[in-house]
Amino acid sequence: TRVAILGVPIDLGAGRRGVDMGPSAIRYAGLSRRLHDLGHHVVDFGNLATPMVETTPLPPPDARLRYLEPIAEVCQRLAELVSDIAAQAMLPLILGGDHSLAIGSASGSARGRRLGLIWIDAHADFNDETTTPSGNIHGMPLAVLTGRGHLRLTGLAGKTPAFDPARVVLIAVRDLDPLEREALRTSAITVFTMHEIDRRGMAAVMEQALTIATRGTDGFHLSFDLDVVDPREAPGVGTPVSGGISAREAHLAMELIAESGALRSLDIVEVNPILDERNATAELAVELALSALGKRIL
Ligand code: DIR
Ligand code: MN
Ligand code: MN
Ligand code: MN
Repeated sequence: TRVAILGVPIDLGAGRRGVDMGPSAIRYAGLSRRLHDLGHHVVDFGNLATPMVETTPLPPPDARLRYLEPIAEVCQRLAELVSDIAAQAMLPLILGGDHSLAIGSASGSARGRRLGLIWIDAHADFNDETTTPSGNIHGMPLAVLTGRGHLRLTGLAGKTPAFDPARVVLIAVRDLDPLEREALRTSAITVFTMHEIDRRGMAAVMEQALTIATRGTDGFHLSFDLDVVDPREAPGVGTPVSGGISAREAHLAMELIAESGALRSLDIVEVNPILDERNATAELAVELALSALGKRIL
C-alpha cells in the first residue's frame, strides 16, 4: 500500500496543552521506517500548518465552541489534503494532535464516496455546543461527522452528514457526559462500551463492528484515540480514564481491521508527550499503526 503520513500538530481543541507535539513523538518512534520495512511505500507529507495557543486570541471563558474559527480553518485545509491524497490512491495516515482534527480528516476521506466510520476511544466525542460541559471541540467530532454541530464544521465532506450513523461504530467507550449520553442513546450509532468488550471479547465485537462499517460502503475511516488504552499502558494522553482496553486488545482490534481489507484512512490522535513516560505512548501508537496496516507476528 502507498501510505501518506500527515501530521496535524494542533491542541486548540483540547483542555490541556501538549498533544500538538504528538506528531513529532510518533515520527521519532520510527513510524516511517517501520512502515517501509513492512513493505509499504511511504510518503511523509510533513505537518499541516496550525495556529498555536500563544498567538491565537483567547476565547471568552464561557465559550461553548472554544477556538471554533482556527479549528474550522485547519479542518478545512486538512479535508482538502486528505481528499486529494485519497484520490491519488494513497492511504492517508493522520497523526495528532487533538481529536478535533478528525472533523477534517474523516470528512476529507468521505468526499465523493460512501464510507463507514470506526471510532475507538474512551470517550464518545458526541457533544455539541448545547451538551458540552467543557466547550472543547475535541469532545465533538463524532457528533459533527454524523451531522450535529456548528455549520462551519458539519459541511466539510461536501455532504451532511459526512457519515450515515447506521454505518458508524463506537468502540470501548467508558466516559460519557450526561447530555452526551442521552444524545448517543437516541442516535443510530452502534455503541460497544467496555461492558460489551468485557462480556463478549474484542474479537466478537470487532467482527460485528466491521460488518456494520463495511455493509454497502466503499470501506471505512478509522479514528483511534490513544486514551482508549488503559493509562497504565498509555500514560501519555491528555484525558486518561481508568479501566481501558489492554495494548493486546488494541492490537487485536487493529489486526482484524487490517484483515478486513476495507481500511481507507486512519487517524492516530491525542498522544501527549508532556505527560508520557519516555515516549512509551508514541511507541505504542506506532506499533498499533503497524498492526492496522498489516503487521503479523508470524
Ligand atoms: C469530554 C472529554 N467528553 C468533553 N472528551 C474527550 O470535553 O467533551 N475526548 N477527552 O477525547
Ligand atoms: Mn521503498
Ligand atoms: Mn477522542
Ligand atoms: Mn478520548
